Amino acid sequence: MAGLGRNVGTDFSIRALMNGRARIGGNDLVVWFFAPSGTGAGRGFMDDRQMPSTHIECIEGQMTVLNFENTSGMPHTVHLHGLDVAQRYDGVPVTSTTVFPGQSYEYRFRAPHAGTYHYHCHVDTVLHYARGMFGTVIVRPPDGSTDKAWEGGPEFEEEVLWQLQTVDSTWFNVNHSGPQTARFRPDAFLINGLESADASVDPFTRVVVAQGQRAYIRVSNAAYNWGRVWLGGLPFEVVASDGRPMRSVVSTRVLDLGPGERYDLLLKVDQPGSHIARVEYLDDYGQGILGTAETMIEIV
Ligand SMILES: [Cu+2]
Repeated sequence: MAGLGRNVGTDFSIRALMNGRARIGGNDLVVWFFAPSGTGAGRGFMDDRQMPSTHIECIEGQMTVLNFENTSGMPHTVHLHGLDVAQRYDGVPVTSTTVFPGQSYEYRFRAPHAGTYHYHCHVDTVLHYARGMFGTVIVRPPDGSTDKAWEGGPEFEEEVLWQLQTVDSTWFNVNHSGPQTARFRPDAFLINGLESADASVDPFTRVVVAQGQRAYIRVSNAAYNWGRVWLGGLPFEVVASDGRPMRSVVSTRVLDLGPGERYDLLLKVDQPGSHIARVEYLDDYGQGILGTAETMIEIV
């Protein structure tokens, strides 16, 4: 299941770290991120990289407790994007609780509907987010199962998460937003924190599914750019958007996502073969392609 399904639960402990490393676009970047507590030096997505941050998988209808420990040298919060949480757990500094260095805070929420959500730090958001303080929240159906999208929703045999991200490496040289972050000029284009060469062989990003079986691809656009997703020209169904089922399923071969949007895709192919999936990151006018990130879809 491409690493998913192992973080399902109701209690999570994460901490903030500001000493992560990622080599992207030929640059060594110092990343800020959320790591599961107790993972040594700290690992983010799939315990395998430090950007994006770790994902969590909670259960529809059950109270989720997210203990956040700020083990870094600057204030941070957790904002649960798309989840309807009480204001004190909203993570917006002016209306909620800021978690200062050395402090802990317990976020509590009851996830209303199975689906794909998002979380990020909400302190100096534009910069903290860009430096890696974001991750995915997957809400499982009430029975906690990992082979269906929601109760009564589509079932699948394979499941993959694609977190889209663009990087402006100059933003990793500053600790506060300001004149240097007035413009975002992406120079690297990622899926799950990896450029094409790495994403194409990454076991947590590649889609490997048997012919005639169904792959469920959760796409979360954490980029500061629009993303245009192709599954190698294969047709697919768009079944959910921002944590809710589509009013009617859309069949297509290409999908555009704005920043912050999540879509859940269902792919079923009857013929074996290899396909190159591609994300084209678009300029603000949705016309020019700024860069691409690719991975593989293997029908076996
Ligand atoms: Cu932060």
